[in-house]
Amino acid sequence: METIGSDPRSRRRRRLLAALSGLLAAAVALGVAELVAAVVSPASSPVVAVGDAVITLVPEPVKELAIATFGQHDKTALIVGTLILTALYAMGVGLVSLRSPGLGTLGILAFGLVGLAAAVTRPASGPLDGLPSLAGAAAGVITLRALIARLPARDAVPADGPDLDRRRFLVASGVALGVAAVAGGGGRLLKNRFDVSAARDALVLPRPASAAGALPGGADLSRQVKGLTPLFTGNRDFYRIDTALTVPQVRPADYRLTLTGMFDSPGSHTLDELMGRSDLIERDITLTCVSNEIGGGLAGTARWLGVPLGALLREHGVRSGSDQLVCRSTDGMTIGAPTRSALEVEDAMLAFGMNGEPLPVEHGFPVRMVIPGLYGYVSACKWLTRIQATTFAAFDAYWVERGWAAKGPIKVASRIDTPASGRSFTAGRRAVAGVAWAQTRGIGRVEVRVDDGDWMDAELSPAVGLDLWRQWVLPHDFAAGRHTITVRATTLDGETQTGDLADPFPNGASGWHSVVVTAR
Ligand SMILES: Nc1nc2c(c(=O)[nH]1)N[C@H]1C(S)=C(S)[C@@H](COP(=O)(O)O)O[C@H]1N2
Ligand SMILES: [Mo]
Repeated sequence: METIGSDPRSRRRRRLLAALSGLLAAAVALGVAELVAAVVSPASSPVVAVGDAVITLVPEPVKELAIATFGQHDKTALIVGTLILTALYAMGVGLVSLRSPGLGTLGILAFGLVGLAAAVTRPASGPLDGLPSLAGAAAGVITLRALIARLPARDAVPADGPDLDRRRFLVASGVALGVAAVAGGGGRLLKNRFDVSAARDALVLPRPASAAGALPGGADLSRQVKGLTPLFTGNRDFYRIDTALTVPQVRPADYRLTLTGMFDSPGSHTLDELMGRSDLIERDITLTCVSNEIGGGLAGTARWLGVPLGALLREHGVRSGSDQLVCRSTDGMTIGAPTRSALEVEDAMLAFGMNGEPLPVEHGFPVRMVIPGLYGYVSACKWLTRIQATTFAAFDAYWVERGWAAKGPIKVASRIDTPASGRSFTAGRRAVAGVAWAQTRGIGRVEVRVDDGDWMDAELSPAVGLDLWRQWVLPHDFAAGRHTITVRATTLDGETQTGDLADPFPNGASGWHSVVVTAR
């Protein structure tokens, strides 16, 4: 108990060291938890589990804000935020221990309990998933008690006391730091044994029975127009949206796709069986995210290789009463796709190849679904392991539970890539260019308007298939001054993109993209 009358400087120092003890105890707890998690399963790590729980629990508007603010760094932001909060809490626990070691112990145990609760309530959790949090909490308690017991005395005798005292604490905190680093680092190294990138590299993709249609000459206008999005998006540049803090690692040899529910003959398939089929297709398809803002970058095009989805479903005798396919991934995500689209949309597939490579691990290795014309949240399940034929009435998938629309057909969209908003350039002739998409329907026309002028028809890239976006370009003479450039697209079947503004939530953004630029 701190008493009145003790030297204020020594009191301040004890408080500082107590806060540091809390920090070190938390570091040891997290390090030990990482080490145990590396043995149990990567997602049982309390840091990951709590992060996952936050992703699951935060309201949609907050999540939208996070995606809008941090974009694809939203996960990094979440982890950094979690670590900052943890550090503050740990320092508080250290300070409390100064008054009451028992309360400090409780503080660490409570911290462990949060990790434990998060780890065992994950949708895909295993029986041992609480272990890392328990072991971490135990190590944290031991560390905290040991450090607090070694704090320099309150009113240390100036003669010889302080140095000895200080050394004892210093040695103890050095040991704690060492344990945290070795355990945490060891955990990291051990985790690599779950890594499937070597198995992925070893896979040889089969040839499709039906190859993607040949592209006409000059199909990719980005060769001529600087700043225009390329026709195909490289795997490394492809946008990534998912709730997985640790990317699921599915070993090809262990992979099974199970079809259950309303099928006449349910069953399962290994990866070899899927890749060995004689009806494989290769198709060029643009994928888009419902969270994409007007003019946003959550869209990409790839050449996909896989099993025709309709054929597979028919082989298993999907029943006519099923209107929803609930797709499950290894991390417990559920994505509900309309059975009808899966059966009838040409080119819907279970993809294992992307741009000539096995699916990248972040994009769903080894198998994901792709259905042209639907947003990813209702079609593009990654790390897909189970397809359950059911009805919309019987089951709400993950995003639908959170208020997103159960059906997610893609809205016609167009985007100005160049000039970028806020740019200034020399007055005179300059290309305005971008992309437009309306998967399964195709883009028939793109119009551009400068300020309040008339709509002008842009030149479209050569026709490349209805499931791809289409590039467009319009050279324009810009007078000096500030200008607003606006774009709108029309589908081949005659629907013009609406100018009515809608937010991404709950079924996709609408409205025309415009940029403000300055010609000098
Ligand atoms: N397992 C799983 N699959 C998922 C998601 C997810 O969070 N988990 N997100 C979906 C969403 S919202 C989109 S837009 C696409 C994005 O696919 P990509 O990351 O390969 O671009 O994946 C879909 N499939
Ligand atoms: Mo999405």
